[in-house]
Amino acid sequence: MRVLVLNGPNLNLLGQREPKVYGRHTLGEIESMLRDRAMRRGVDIEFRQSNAEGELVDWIQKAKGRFDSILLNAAAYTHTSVALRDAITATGVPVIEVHLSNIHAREEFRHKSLIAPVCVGQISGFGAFSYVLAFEASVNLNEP
Ligand code: CA2
Repeated sequence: MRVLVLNGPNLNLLGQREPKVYGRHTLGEIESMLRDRAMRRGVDIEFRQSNAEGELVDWIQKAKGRFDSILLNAAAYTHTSVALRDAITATGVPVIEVHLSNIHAREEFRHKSLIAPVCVGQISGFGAFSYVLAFEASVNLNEP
């Protein structure tokens, strides 16, 4: 089984600022946490981050036939990107939406996710552990 983890804009700054909202873990630490878990389960994992919407679209498109599921923290693009939504629909690879913070408990503009309707499900509000929960959900999708 192969899992692709995609991270959107500004998530490279994790651990440096806004620890009250996003926690103290860096993206590198989240990656290590998932790699350990994936290794124990015999899952291949690839972890990427981009600030560019088009690059995220390219990666989602190219996932078809290469990955069994995608964990996607689209960050701010969650609330704005029709392009990401269309890419998710086009790729046909199951996508699990991930957020560190509980987007529904924050500013109103974060309550709406344009990608939620085309994702398998959404995990939001558990800090770095949201990624672990999303990873477990992706394993369960493939090996129920
Ligand atoms: O809670 C999440 O995971 C978000 O996807 C994070 C996005 C935000 O726009 C979404 O509404 C919810 C923001 C990521 C920016 O991360 C930063 C990390 C450290 C310092 C500044 C920003």
